[in-house]
Amino acid sequence: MKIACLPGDGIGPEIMAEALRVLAALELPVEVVHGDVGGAAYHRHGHPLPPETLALAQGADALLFGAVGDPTCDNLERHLRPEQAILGLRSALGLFANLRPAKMFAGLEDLSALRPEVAGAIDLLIIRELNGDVYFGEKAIRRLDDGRRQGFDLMSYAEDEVRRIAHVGFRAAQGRSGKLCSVDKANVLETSQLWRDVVIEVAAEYPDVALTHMYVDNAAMQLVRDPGQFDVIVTGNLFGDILSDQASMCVGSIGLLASAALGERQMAHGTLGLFEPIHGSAPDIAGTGRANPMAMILSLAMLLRHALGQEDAATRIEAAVAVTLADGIKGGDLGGTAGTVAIGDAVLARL
Ligand code: GGG
Repeated sequence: MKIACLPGDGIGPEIMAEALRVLAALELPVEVVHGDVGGAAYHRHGHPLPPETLALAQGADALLFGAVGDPTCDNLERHLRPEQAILGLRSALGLFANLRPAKMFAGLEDLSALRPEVAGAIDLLIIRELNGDVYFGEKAIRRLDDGRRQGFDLMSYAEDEVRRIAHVGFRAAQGRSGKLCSVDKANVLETSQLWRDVVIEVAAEYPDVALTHMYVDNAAMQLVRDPGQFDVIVTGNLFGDILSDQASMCVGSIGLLASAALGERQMAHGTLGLFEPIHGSAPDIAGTGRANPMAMILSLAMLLRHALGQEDAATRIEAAVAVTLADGIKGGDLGGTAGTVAIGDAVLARL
């Protein structure tokens, strides 16, 4: 099996190095190939997703992705910005289903942004649609007749796009507690009305799943008030991005949340997917050795489970991370003092 490793920008290379040390320790029969993405690729090749990187990704069985985002690229035209690399990969590879689990690790309850009596209950899976919404609609800043500038991003979903992510949500709910909450803003947005209608249609095929609907503003509030009421959440690209960042602080830090972006090929054959921490490139701490590599290491675990079918190896990694945290070894994001390499060493020692 071939894993394409795309570290990207900022803390990406530092946290990727720790994930690769964990992968090497597992001694699995995998080949790792390396490519440039994001600002690093722009500076080297003139494009955030150069053709050679796309070809490398297309030829791999799974992609391990670090993070993109580089302040030196802030003034570039949008299509040259680092973030276009991850959007381009998701779109070109048809990776439409983003699984973002958020679970409280034992011993971190006091570090949650939630009240202690509800913090321990958080164990949910946010399924974020990745190929549609305002991310991919027509967008521009244009000049109105009276000379004012107006920015717009078209929010749109076609019914087949909603249907396929709804199926992912229902199937995930079947594999967990049988509860699915679909999050939208159907009281205001037509996109969301269609979303809700289609999710209800798909629900007829899953009589064993209890479906509820929630407006995104209420969902954000309920996630803080009573996270234990959620198990699987299915939602659109923008709402899923925001809610999963919020969920990360419910479990203590965005440095802990991994994700899997899957497409039809993965769903059908168990191959190809992109695995990345939900956080970005954190340029403010890049190069200081302070980044928490746990989300990256946990993304490797998701890769091993979802793309390579290596359930045992995935479980070993997740257990090693859990024990590292339970032993009090924490990065600065969790109020600890351990640096990137020290956390990598600690996880390796507990594999
Ligand atoms: N590892 C995640 C990452 O690099 N995120 C940067 C980013 O801009 N992502 C776009 C998005 O997921 O909304």
